Amino acid sequence: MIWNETKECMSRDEMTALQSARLVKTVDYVYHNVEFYRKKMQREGLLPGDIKGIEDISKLPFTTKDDLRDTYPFGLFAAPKSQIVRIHASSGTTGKATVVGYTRRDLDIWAECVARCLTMAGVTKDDIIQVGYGYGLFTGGLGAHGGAEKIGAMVVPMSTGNSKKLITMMVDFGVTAIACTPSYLLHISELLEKENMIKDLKLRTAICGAEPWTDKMRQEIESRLHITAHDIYGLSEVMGPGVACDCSVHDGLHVCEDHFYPEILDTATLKAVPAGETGELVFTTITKEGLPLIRYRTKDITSINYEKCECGRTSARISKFKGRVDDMLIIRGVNVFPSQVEAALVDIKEVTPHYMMIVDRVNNLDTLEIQVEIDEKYFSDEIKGLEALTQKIAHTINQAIGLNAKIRIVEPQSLSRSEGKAVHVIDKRKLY
Ligand code: DLL
Repeated sequence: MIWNETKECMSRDEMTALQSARLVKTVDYVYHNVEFYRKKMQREGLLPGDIKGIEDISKLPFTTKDDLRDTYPFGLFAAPKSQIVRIHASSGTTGKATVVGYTRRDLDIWAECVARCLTMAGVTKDDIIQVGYGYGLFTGGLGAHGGAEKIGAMVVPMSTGNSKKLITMMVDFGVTAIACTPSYLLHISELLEKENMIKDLKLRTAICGAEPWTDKMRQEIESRLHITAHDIYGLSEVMGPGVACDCSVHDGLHVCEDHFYPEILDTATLKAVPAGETGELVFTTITKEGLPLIRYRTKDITSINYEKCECGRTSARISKFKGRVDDMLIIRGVNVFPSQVEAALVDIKEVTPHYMMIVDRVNNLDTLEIQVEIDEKYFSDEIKGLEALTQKIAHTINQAIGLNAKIRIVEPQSLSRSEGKAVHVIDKRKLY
């Protein structure tokens, strides 16, 4: 069954006409309701009337995560606060979080988009779906939840953190679908194997995302659990999970392009690349009320395909992600920027801002070690209070990035210096 055949199977001309009409409306809306966009457009000598359709999109200015940070918390909201019914947030590049707001209609559209994605994974109202994404400020839990309820499936809102309980309920309730990060699902599958519980499962399908994963990892999940696994993509700024998802053909992720207009741009020139070529994914939201975004630079690298899919859907497909333009890491599902670590270390007088983050995956769980150089002034062969200092750094880092890291204090000048751009990360996982 196709959840919303009218929108997912439109002809390209019909889709372009719909996108054009929605873009024109959105540009008018942001011009009149968001000072940031009005000023930016005025600076470019642009009036809303200059945007007559999708063909004019390249005239519009870009939006970045920094713009959201600079207008923290609600500066880019277009709807009055009285119409915002939900807030979510994700990591900013330093300090402050990126805050996103939804009107009632935004939440309805979000649920609709997630419902389409779950339908691509074969979920129906007869399924029992366990949501193992975090609930709270992260968009994963409540986002997947809303879409599953829209379909009418029975939702088990597990969130993260209690794997034993999750597998017990999975068997006891006869769970048939699960939504969680792919690395967590692999971890769960190991637990199930250890407990000899695979044979008791009713699980059929998984909807995994929030972090990059390879086709090889998908195949491993599928064969260990005897299910099909689907890749769901999204980002909080644009909406949350449900911006795109792959169907049973697994040949790219179908974009909900009647709500999010995708562009693929050359990372150096920021000009559109031809279909099929790799570049940065940029989205313009064309139906959002709370936080509409014009040409939002996702920093995710992919390519786009407009050909009709074997599944029958005509919506554009983006390929599995090939990396990021910036240095954002996703560790245990949490977005982390090295600049957040640096900003936290600056406040600790005993250490220098020379550090190295070593990310690995052990037993399908991400690990993070941070090596920090101690300041010369505090260095002696026998550093007094080393344990207390290690704990202090661990606590400060945890407050800054929301993750526990193993801290290793190293001698002054022992971390390699680079002549060009400093290298602060060694990522041993092979995610792209
Ligand atoms: O991760 C939303 C989400 C929740 C998506 C649950 C899917 C499932 P953020 O925390 O804002 O939002 O992180 C967004 O995560 O720009 C990508 O770099 C990465 N990402 C998300 N999904 C995928 C995926 C949620 N399927 C950032 N493959 C994005 C690769 C992904 N990367």
